[in-house]
Amino acid sequence: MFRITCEDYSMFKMKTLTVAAAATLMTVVSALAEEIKVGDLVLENVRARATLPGAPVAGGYLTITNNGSEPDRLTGGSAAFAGKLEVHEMKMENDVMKMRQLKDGIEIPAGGSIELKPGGYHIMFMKLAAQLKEGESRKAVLEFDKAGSVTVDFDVVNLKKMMKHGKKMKHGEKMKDSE
Ligand SMILES: [Cu+2]
Repeated sequence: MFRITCEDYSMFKMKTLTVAAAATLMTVVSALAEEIKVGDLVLENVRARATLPGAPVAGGYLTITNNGSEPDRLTGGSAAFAGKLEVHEMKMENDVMKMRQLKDGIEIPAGGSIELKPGGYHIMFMKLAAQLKEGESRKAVLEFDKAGSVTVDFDVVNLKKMMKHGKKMKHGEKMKDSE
């Protein structure tokens, strides 16, 4: 029978944390745009997925770091180019990728960081009024419990190209233009 002792578990947890820390570091290095500071929060790598003409929804992604001593919460927001903005989660359930709205939003722990990214937490722009074209920038308002309303520019990107861009960054090229 498989059993995990307390000691094993804390070891496992430590390893997991190290991996998570490394992943966070990577994200910071590959940030595409400048960071936005609002209260104790830092928003980075704010981007939206380019859509095909007539597509009803688009995903929005960013990294949120909370430098404060209390947790904050991303609860939703609004955008002129979309009829609705929701906070969503994508998750594997019985081998099927499922998406659901997080009605209570996403907590950003004190001193912690969360990443909204394809396949995980994301912002869902719904009832799109117009196509999101690569290279454009679209304004949206994000609502936080503590930090309040923040207007943010979402860079519209082709996600496949972005992944390639990310790989390049790992080799240390063009690191300066992320500042
Ligand atoms: Cu969604």
